[in-house]
Amino acid sequence: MTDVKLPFKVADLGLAPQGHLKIDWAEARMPVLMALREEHARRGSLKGMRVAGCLHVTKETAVLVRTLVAAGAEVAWSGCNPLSTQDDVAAALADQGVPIYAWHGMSTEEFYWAIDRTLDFQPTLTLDDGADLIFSVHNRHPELAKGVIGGTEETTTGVHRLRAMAAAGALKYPVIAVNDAETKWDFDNVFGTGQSSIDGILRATSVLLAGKNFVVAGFGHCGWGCAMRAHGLGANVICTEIKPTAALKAVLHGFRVLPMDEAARIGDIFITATGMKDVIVTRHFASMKDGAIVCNTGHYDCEVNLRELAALASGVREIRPNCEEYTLRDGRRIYVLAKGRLVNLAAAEGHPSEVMDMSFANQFLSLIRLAREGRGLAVGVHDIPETQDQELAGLKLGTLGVGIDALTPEQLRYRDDYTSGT
Ligand code: RBV
Repeated sequence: MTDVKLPFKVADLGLAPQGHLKIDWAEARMPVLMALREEHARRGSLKGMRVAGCLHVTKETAVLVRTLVAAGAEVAWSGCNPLSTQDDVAAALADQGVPIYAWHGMSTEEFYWAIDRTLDFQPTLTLDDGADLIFSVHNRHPELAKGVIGGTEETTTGVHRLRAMAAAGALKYPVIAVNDAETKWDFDNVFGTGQSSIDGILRATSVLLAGKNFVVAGFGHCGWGCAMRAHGLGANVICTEIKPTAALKAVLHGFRVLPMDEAARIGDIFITATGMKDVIVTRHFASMKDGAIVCNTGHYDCEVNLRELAALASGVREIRPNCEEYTLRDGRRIYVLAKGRLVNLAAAEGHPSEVMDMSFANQFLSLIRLAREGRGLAVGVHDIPETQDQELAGLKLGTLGVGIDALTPEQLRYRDDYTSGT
C-alpha cells in the first residue's frame, strides 16, 4: 500500500479508522481469499494490470481490493449502487491510497461520474457487479475497449445482460461470469442473500417475523435463501413465480405459492428477488393491507414500482432510517425499505464475510486468469472452470476443519465400468 494520496472522493476521510477496523474484522473471516493473497503477492500475479472495479463498497470488497493491490495491480474503484457504500470503508480505502469514488446516497449523475473517474485510469481489466462499468465502456467510452483485456461480472442480472450482449455480437472483450461459479451462486446467492436480506429488514423495521405472512417474489437462489430464513424465524412464507419448475420447487419445500395479485392482499412483508421490473405495481399496492412492508433484494431498484406508489400517496415521511411511510389517499400506510434498492446492502452490511470469501476468491482468480490468458480468450461470456470450484470449496472446508472422503482407485474403476450391471 502506498502512503501517497491519489485523487479520490468519499464522504468523510475522518471515518477511515473505523473503516480499517471493519476491514480487519472481515479479513479474519475470509481465510480463502487471504491465503490466495499471500500466494499471489509472492508471485506478483497482477503486476502491470490496472483494474477498474465497480462493486458495492463494503468491508468484504475492501478485502478484495487490498488483495488485488497486494498481487501487484493498480486499482481504481466506484460503488455499484448509490445506497450500498459503507462510508467508513470507502474512507479507509482512500486512506490507503486507493483512488475510490463512492459515498452513500450518491445521485445517478454522481454514480456515472464516479465510474468515469475509474475509466480515466484506462483499465486493462474491469470488475463489475451489475455490468454498469462494462456498459459504460461499451456505450459511452468505446475507444477504451481495445485497451481492456477482459472483465468479470459478479451478479445474476449482470451476467444475464452480458450474455444477451454477447449473443447480439455487441460485446467487445471476454468476460468471466463469476456469478455462475457453483462456489458463488450456491452459497452467496442463497445463504448470503437469505441472511443479509432478513438482517436489512430487521434493522429497518425491528418487526417480529414470527406469524407474519412473508411474501417472496421469485424463487431463484436468492428468493429461496430469503424464504428459508423467514421460515426459520416463524413466518408463513408465500412465494410468487413465473417459472413452473421454480414454483414447483417452492411447493415441495413446503411454501405456499400464489399469484402476486392474491399474495398482495394477504402479505405483511414483501421482498422481491426476481431481477425483473414491475413485480409490485399499482394494482398490488391498491389491495395491500394497512401497514404492509415492501422491499427488494434484486440488483436494480425497478422491481417495486415506487413511481406508481407515489402516485397513489398523499404523503411520504421517513419514519426510521431506511423506512419510508407512504400514506395512501384512502388512509392505508405502506412502508418501503431502502427506497426499493437492495435492502441487504442499503439497510444492513451486505452478505456476511464468510460467503463473500468464496465469491471474491472467484473474482480474484478470474482476474488472474484474464491477466495471464485474456488476450487468447474468445470475446464472449466464459464460465469458471469446475476445477476452480472444487479447489475453492476444498480450501474453505479446510479452514472450517471439515474433512471429507476420497474415492479409492477401485471405486473410480467401478464408477466408470460400463461392462458390469446389477
Ligand atoms: N454482495 N456483495 C456483498 N458484502 O460485499 N454483499 C452482497 C458484500 C454482492 C453479491 O455477490 C450479489 O451478487 C451482488 O452483491 C448483488 O448486487
